[in-house]
Amino acid sequence: MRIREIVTIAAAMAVFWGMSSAAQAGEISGTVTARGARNSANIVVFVEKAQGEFPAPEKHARMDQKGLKFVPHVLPVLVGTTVDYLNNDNVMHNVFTPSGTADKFNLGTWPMGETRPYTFKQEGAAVMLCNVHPEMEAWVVVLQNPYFAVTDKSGAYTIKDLPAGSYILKLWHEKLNKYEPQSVEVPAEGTVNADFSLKR
Ligand SMILES: [Cu+2]
Repeated sequence: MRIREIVTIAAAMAVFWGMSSAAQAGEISGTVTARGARNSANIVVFVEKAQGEFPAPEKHARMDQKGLKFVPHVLPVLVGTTVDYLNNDNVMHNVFTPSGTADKFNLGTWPMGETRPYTFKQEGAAVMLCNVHPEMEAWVVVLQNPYFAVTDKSGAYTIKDLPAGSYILKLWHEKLNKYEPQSVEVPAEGTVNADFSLKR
């Protein structure tokens, strides 16, 4: 083998090694402690401005109208995602939003068993309301990348399948907004911890 061939093979191997290591993924998990809310649930933990292209998912997300509530109460989605609104109740429900990032849509009013979709084209949080039941309220949080999670009642969350690298982690909550964003180094394998405290 000539020197040039060896160099070429070595370079190809370096590229391959680089690609395979980039394909490895770790995860971030932790707990958000919320002060000033009933519990620490429904906090979106998300990566700010991840690099790369994130095509809109083919799979639709879903927000039900069930028991005179929107379920889930907080639904984070990647920008471009279509959300299907399914009425599970034996009454008419409406879905509308005054939020500009969601075109201030009003999908109309429909009966049990029917679904109407809306595709979220802009980043930002949009409040979901029903003009039949003023107490119904929920949020769709539209994000730039698919690296996000929602906390459970204890405040616990896990963001899975992150390519190794540095990220800024942020929070979204419907009422509370004081916290310190965190920079996190995600390993090629395993979990890194990031805990937050959040208040009004
Ligand atoms: Cu309703």
